[in-house]
Amino acid sequence: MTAWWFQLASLSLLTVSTLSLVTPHPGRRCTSLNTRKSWYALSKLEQAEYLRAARCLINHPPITGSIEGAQSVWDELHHTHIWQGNYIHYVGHFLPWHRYLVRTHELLLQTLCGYMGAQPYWDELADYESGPIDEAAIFDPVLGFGGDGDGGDDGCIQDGPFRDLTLHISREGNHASYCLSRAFNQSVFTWANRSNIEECFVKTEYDDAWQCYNQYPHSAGHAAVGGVMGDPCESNGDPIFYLHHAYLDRMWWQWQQADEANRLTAVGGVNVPPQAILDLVGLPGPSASVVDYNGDEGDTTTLRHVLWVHGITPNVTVADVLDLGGEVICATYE
Ligand SMILES: *[C@@H]1O[C@H](CO)[C@@H](O)[C@H](O)[C@H]1NC(C)=O
Ligand SMILES: *[C@@H]1O[C@H](CO)[C@@H](O)[C@H](O)[C@H]1NC(C)=O
Ligand SMILES: *[C@@H]1O[C@H](CO)[C@@H](O)[C@H](O)[C@H]1NC(C)=O
Ligand SMILES: [Cu+2]
Repeated sequence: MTAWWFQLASLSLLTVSTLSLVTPHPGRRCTSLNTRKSWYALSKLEQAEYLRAARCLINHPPITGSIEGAQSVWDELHHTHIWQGNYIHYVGHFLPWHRYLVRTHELLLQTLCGYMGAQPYWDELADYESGPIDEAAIFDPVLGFGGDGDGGDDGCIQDGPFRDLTLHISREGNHASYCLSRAFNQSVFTWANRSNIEECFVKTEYDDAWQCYNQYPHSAGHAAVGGVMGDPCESNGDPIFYLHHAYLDRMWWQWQQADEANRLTAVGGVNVPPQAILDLVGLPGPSASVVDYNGDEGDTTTLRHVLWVHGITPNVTVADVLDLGGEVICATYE
């Protein structure tokens, strides 16, 4: 872990907020927030710059040196989500862990690739309400993430800045080689509808809210894009993943803001996924090596729960990420 922080220290782009991430001070606010906007609120120049930086991460050498088979930082991020796929989903720390992964991705864009902006999000409701998914401008071949797969067995995307992306980490292992696939599905894009979001927003308990957001608002983007995005573990191989999860994170932030006095410390829910749910997606239970060190005393997600991204960024706790404007996440959404 320390190795790459030292490496980074030699880069002039290292920011003060990056350093303070190493030792979070619970309760302290971040002084220079990353203002995360909808992809559609970015200028063409900002969109092009984001896509450049995303490609840079894909081509950037690994930084942890501890993930077998990883050929890039992109593979390292991919590995941490795949490896913990049976642990960070269907649990109370689902929203906090993904909030930290999105932050990690944003930080890497900034520190390794000179990206000066914040992580944008994909406004799926706006796209759902304005037309079919295959007409959404976010999938533009030039100023977007490229379009649908080819409809064949592999379903490789045909255009856009990521058409030559080769993924190396899969559910089967770390020596894979496969393309970025998609299979747009309009019938499941309907899950992104407004009433599904409103239903979650009015939940009063965290344990009900996260499960609600997980079901339709979260599944919509994954299932409607399909291919790599449709796989619960491999989904973050598609660069659109981080805009989808920023969108979900924004919904959770809006829910938190509706009752900040209680919801900036609200967590709960199981901390290991029920095996019956894992069986549905063909996953074994999580390894004892993560479960035994999760920081919780029992089987419920607590503020002390450790969020781990394989040392790409330091371990933090759920308490460290509940306040979006705190030192660790350091963000706000428009
Ligand atoms: C879209 O997804 C639904 C639900 O998974 C599935 O039943 C349907 O066959 C899919 N449609 C297409 C065109 O793939
Ligand atoms: C929203 O999606 C849910 C889940 O598919 C569906 O039951 C509901 O009818 C939809 N609501 C609207 C207003 O389209
Ligand atoms: C980070 O958390 C993981 C998983 O809980 C644990 O295995 C690892 O030892 C922790 N790393 C440090 C530096 O504490
Ligand atoms: Cu995930």
